[in-house]
Amino acid sequence: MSVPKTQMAIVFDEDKGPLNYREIAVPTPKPNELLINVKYSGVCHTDIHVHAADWPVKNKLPLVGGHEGAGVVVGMGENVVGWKVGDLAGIKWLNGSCLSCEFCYNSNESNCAQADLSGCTHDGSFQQYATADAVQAARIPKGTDLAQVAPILCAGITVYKALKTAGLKAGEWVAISGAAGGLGSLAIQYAKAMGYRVLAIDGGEEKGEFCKSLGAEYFADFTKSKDLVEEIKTATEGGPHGAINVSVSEFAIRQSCEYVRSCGTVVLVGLPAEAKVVAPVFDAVVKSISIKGSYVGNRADSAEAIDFFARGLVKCPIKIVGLSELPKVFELLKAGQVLGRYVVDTSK
Ligand code: 8ID
Ligand code: ZN
Repeated sequence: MSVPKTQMAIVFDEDKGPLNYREIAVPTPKPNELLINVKYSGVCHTDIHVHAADWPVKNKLPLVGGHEGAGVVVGMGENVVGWKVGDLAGIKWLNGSCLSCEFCYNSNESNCAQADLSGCTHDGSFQQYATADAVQAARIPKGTDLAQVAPILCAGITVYKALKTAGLKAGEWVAISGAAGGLGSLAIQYAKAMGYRVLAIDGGEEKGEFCKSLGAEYFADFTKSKDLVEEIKTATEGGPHGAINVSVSEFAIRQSCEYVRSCGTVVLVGLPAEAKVVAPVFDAVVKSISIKGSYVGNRADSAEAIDFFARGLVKCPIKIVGLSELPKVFELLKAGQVLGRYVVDTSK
């Protein structure tokens, strides 16, 4: 396969700086890396946080963002085994980890202190050719629609893992807060496929209709509800057994600690800048609630999440635009105007 020397990418030179669509060199894979011709990349709210430098993580600069890349292997370093040119591969947030610390040993690679992050500490998927550690790159089944699968590589894996973290039984209620967004729209579907009853929370009629069309049994509108906590407790006859927070709202997280059912689990996924979890200690003790963080997923979670997609149990509600239009997508995400996920086509 012939690989060009240069390619188009969206690059920013400094945190919060302009997102420039420009020609850059095609990277050379290290001995452990694949070179992937990225065809499509999802645009995650994390890309907004990275660009805004919202978190205590230092970005590589200049940086090519993006971490939901789906493409074709076109080359690899000399130590790579088990991959061949032509295989379909996915670029995930967790690009690589040390593989020798306590966390990597126990399959918690995302918690590795040396974790290398696509679109943050490692140039990501908003370019036509990207490198990815061959150990962590996702295996995508032959024949898969690469635009459709792209959002699974972060949003899908993350919400699937978060649902596992909630430890629910089939037939129990799960609240998804931020349900109409990229992660939320997939969380509704994974939850249904895993046998749970879904209460979706987001704002506005259009988002409500959208959540119901994806399988939510009840929609609670945070922009209209007079008492959201009471509404949710009533709709679920005592509160949901689990709450998955994928909104970018500190207040929504606080409410989830209040409406969750006794002995239930609040899962933290969304990462609003500088947010704190505030829960009444009396309730947390007497209701015996658990509050857990959940961060992307390991290789097994990734393979399982892709398998749900490949079996047709989960569909990605996507809109496709050219890579050059990425700045517009950033604006829509910041304004909360995205239903589901935008995916960029790197050829345009
Ligand atoms: O591994 C992780 N923990 C992980 C992985 C991937 C993404 C965490 N994230 C984080 C992102 O960094 C971001 O903070 O999850 C968050 C959501 O990402 P997203 O789904 O890509 O964002 P989105 O598409 O903008 O959706 C957010 C939704 O939240 C709703 C919005 O209307 C939107 O639909 N929302 C907001 I903002 N405030 C809300 C509220 N108070 C709310 N929904 C309910 N109640
Ligand atoms: Zn993401």
